[in-house]
Amino acid sequence: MVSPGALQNKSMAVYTTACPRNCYSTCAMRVEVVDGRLRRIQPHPDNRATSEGPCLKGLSYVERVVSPDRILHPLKRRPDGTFGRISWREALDLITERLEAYRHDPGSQSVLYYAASGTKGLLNAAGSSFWRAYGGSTTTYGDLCWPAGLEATRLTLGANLHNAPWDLENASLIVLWGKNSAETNIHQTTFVDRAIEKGAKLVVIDPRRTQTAERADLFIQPRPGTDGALALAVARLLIEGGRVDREFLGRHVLGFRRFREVALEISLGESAAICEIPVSDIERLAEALGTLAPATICAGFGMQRYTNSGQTMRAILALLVLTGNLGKPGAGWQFANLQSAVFDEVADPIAFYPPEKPDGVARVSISTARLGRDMLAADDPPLKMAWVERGNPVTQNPETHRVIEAFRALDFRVVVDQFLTDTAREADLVLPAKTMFEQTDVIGAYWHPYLQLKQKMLDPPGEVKTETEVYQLLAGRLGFEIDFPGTDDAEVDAWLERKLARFDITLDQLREGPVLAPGHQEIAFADLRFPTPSGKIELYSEDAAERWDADPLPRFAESEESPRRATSTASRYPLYFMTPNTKNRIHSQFNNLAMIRRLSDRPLAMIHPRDARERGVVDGDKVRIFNDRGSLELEASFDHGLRRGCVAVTNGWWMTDGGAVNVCSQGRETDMGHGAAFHDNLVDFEKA
Ligand SMILES: Nc1nc2c(c(=O)[nH]1)N[C@H]1C(S)=C(S)[C@@H](COP(=O)(O)OP(=O)(O)OC[C@H]3O[C@@H](n4cnc5c(=O)[nH]c(N)nc54)[C@H](O)[C@@H]3O)O[C@H]1N2
Ligand SMILES: Nc1nc2c(c(=O)[nH]1)N[C@H]1C(S)=C(S)[C@@H](COP(=O)(O)OP(=O)(O)OC[C@H]3O[C@@H](n4cnc5c(=O)[nH]c(N)nc54)[C@H](O)[C@@H]3O)O[C@H]1N2
Ligand SMILES: [Mo]
Repeated sequence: MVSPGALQNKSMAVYTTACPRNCYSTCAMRVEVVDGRLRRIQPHPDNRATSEGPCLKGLSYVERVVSPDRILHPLKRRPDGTFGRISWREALDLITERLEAYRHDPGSQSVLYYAASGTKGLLNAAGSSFWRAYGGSTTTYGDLCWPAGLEATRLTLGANLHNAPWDLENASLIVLWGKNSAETNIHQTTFVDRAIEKGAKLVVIDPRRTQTAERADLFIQPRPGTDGALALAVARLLIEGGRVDREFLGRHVLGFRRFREVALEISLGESAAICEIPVSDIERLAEALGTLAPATICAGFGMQRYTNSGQTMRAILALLVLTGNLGKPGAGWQFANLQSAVFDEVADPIAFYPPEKPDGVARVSISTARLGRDMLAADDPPLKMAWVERGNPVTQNPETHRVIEAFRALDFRVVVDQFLTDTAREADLVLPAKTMFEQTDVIGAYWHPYLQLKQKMLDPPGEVKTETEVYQLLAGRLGFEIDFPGTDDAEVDAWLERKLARFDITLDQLREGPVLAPGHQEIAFADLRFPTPSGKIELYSEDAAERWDADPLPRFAESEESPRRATSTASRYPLYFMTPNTKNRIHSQFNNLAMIRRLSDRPLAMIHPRDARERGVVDGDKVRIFNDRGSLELEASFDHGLRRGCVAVTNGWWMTDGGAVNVCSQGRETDMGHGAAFHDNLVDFEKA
């Protein structure tokens, strides 16, 4: 605690708030502000999922808000490529002039509005509202993160819901399948530990021996992109061994008999050969799923970024369906829990589809996964301008070089960000963005079921303006109105109160702490009603065939860029390039802070010592990772826990750090959901 003496003549206040980063945990926290400065960040006990308190990233906000690298006023690119300060009036004049000109010729849709996942909140919708009122811009469809899994889940269960995070401690078997909770959802490990203390067994399935794998009873390291074949072989063993829940299948499941035929098509030996794992791994996984109940599978997001991922996710989910592990405590499929997404269009994965009839006037023609290529291909009208907010597409979207080429082909680029990211460096005009402490907003989560308030407790520094204010000012100049509050805090509060009113929730409640989402189900699907076309769980899905031209059954097929496919790329580049997330960053955020850099100051190429030896590389050597699309030069670090044939570099490093992994990836979509299949990405490396 702060000693009273230290506070003499100082103002101190404690606020409840929540971290709005794109992260499962979405932690509740209590923040002390002393004399207008963030002083201390502590846990908030009322969020049962995150009561242990925020991670290091959460604590590093004390640095982030006052970082000397923060952009505090509008910046304009000079002819020599450097940036110079300009006034808001100049910046807004310039934008207004451009927007008026483009609206007239070649039309409003020559402006691309690109927004990504930098921060959550209801007020983010101000952007879409502004661009609609402008006359309609071009926007993107699909998403970088999770659509293949969302869609696989929707096709099978009808909705993306799961049991409350704390219910995991009731499981007797937990399978962390392609999920690295120890780094990406650290609060989940508390519940995993409690389950283990009560006797649960833990299985981890990942080509990399992650921190999460360290505590597993069974650890399986399949070849990337082959989990579908593994799941089907496990299904076969469960079916042949009579270890399926016949009553559950009879009552609640559509297509078991047809699914059974698909599972019986693949032999144990074939599956082991496809996944490059011992047969005994498959047997042990089937034994665990066949004998331990209740069982929960927590499926990660990394695994659903291959071209075959929708089908992979359906095959894995089928294992819970066969064993009747749904709708009960300790059981179920934890992929995304959208119970708190009561305001959010994300609640419905359909929102990711390119609408047949675009919403009002927006033209949704650009796939997020193929951003660079699709931008370059747009010709009716061609793109003239881009507005980027909450995103860093240069490092985070596939095919960095194409993305840069597409941005450079435009006449005018505006980027709104807190820092001069690789994307901001491509802009003509950079507008400073607020942080989570500088505007109040309501946020949901995709793992726990709480609605939370992210509270304003600091005035924006320098000349920083909130996005809503910038849009208000521009709308005023362009002569239209948008229904969003501008600068005034009371207006923001009133706007949020109105939104919350329909759920009988008040801002005052949220100021105290997290509130369970209206209609929250602690145990998802407890009534065993599934909002699919048939009302049952669908192992056989007509919808999959109609919407995605996919097999209605989740048969396994090699992913597009597999070394086992006889394509030219595959034969030239034998190694899988894995680009996972890492503990102390959220994608491209946080790594510019001294607190975080102390723990990792340079990108490393994790390689298997035997792959290294074949290439004459020793630990610490500089290596060049490359394919036809690009290359990176990094320091090699031996990793005995990595599968042979894989190279891993965490994603989110900036180009200025030399580690932007998407220089090697290809912009292509997943088999369903319009996700980005980054991980279909073969490379090789050599000593640099
Ligand atoms: N600290 C931190 N937390 C985060 C984030 C972050 O950047 N940093 N990002 C947040 C976001 S936006 C997301 S989407 C989530 C992602 O959370 P996770 O899904 O847990 O994270 P990833 O690192 O994308 O992938 C998890 C694991 O999948 C493995 N994997 C890759 N391919 C395959 C495969 O074919 N089969 C199997 N079985 N495993 C495979 C990778 O080796 C990796 O260890 O994390 C969220 N939480
Ligand atoms: N190769 C490879 N690429 C990947 C992944 C991978 O596993 N491998 N993971 C993918 C995944 S899962 C995701 S979710 C995406 C993430 O992709 P993005 O959403 O583009 O990534 P972030 O790095 O989180 O960057 C968002 C930017 O938002 C800014 N920002 C934060 N708050 C605000 C705000 O309030 N206002 C404004 N205007 N800006 C703000 C941050 O400073 C940051 O520069 O990356 C994807 N890219
Ligand atoms: Mo993500």
